[in-house]
Amino acid sequence: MIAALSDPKISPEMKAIAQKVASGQRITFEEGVLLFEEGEIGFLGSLANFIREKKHGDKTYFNRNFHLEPTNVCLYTCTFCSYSRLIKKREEGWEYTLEEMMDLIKKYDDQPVTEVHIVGGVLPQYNLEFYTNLFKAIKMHRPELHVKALTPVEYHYIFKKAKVSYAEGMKLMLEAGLDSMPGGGAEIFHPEIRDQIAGGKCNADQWLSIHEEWHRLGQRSNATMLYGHIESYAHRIDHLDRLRNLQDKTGGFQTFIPLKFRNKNNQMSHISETNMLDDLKMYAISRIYLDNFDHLKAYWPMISREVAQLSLAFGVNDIDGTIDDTTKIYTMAGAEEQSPAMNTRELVNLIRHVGRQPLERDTLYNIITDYTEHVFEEDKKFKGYVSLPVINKKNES
Ligand code: V47
Ligand code: SF4
Repeated sequence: MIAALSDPKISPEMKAIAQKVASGQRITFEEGVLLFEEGEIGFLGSLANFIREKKHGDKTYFNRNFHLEPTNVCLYTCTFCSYSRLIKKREEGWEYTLEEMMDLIKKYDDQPVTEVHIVGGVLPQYNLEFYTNLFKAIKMHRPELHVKALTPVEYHYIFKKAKVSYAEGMKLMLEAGLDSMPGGGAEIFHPEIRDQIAGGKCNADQWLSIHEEWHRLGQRSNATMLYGHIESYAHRIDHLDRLRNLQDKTGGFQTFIPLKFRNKNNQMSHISETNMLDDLKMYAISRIYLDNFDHLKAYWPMISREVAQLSLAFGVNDIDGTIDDTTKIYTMAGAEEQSPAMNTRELVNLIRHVGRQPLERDTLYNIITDYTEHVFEEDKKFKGYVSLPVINKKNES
């Protein structure tokens, strides 16, 4: 039940949207823009939470992963990027060899991680051969480690250089051991904005086509949007709309991850960052608009642990993982955490403290451990505080 439907303060336009959400109907582009322009935060939260609980109840997922970046030197010059070094200043950056990448991967041999997330700058030596060899080497070394790697930004460049089509290229990646594709490189699809902030790298159609080819192979991927800089609300909805259309066609996206623009150490440092309310609105409207996406993820290092907790009442059902950001890609952009890592106990308690159910998942959302009843040894002395049980809403009424 959505309380707003009987609230006399809610306008007829907003009530019509609430009615659609209540009956599982899709909202239009114009309604999406209206939600950004006029949607009050409590109203948006109630709609998004209704959808979240209908899809997942209190289930809240996290995973255990680590991030690796082969290089921070890049041919492109995206204005929001805090981490890349231009080729002419390449001595300031790093360029790992395949052996060095494998040494980094082997450091996690005794840790219960299930996924390695690999992304980095675009450079000629990181070509088709390099990445197919890297994926094969990872699979030889640790076959069960899920390889979530590279975005259409890298794939478009690599395939063009190797003179293979997107379809052939993605098949080669699959054969080499790629398990899934992360959501990066999407930024803002609309050319009015994309050309200003990410000109030169793959455009919206190319980004979407590469995901489409990957989905055609029966494989899954994620999608992101970099919001809160020079884009308008209509640009945000345009982005969500293109994703919703492709998802109707393939069903291959698992998760949408809104990424809040951070303004440290980049060419857009003069632009103010969005505040917490804008961020919660962004999550809520994403949840409402993307009716065909199963999951909505908050990338906690970018928004702080507290906002990640709040986001769980605004449509979010996944807070990424115990990220070990070895090479500091996000801390360089001004993320909330200087060394973004949380252990399992911290993640579980963060979720539990806002009355949700903590579940460790693998990349494809298979449940690895249900922590609902679990009490960590360290928390036994804080009985009734740190290990608050999940509030069972059904028993309350
Ligand atoms: O595409 C770069 C973003 C993305 C900044 O799929 C910035 O599970 C904010 O895609 N402020 C890469 N964001 C990260 C990414 C991702 C992260 C976590 C999980 C998953 C997943 C994917 O990071 C880039 C860009 O949009 N980014 N600079 C910045 N200054
Ligand atoms: Fe290169 Fe990616 Fe940074 Fe753009 S965002 S400059 S493509 S590393």
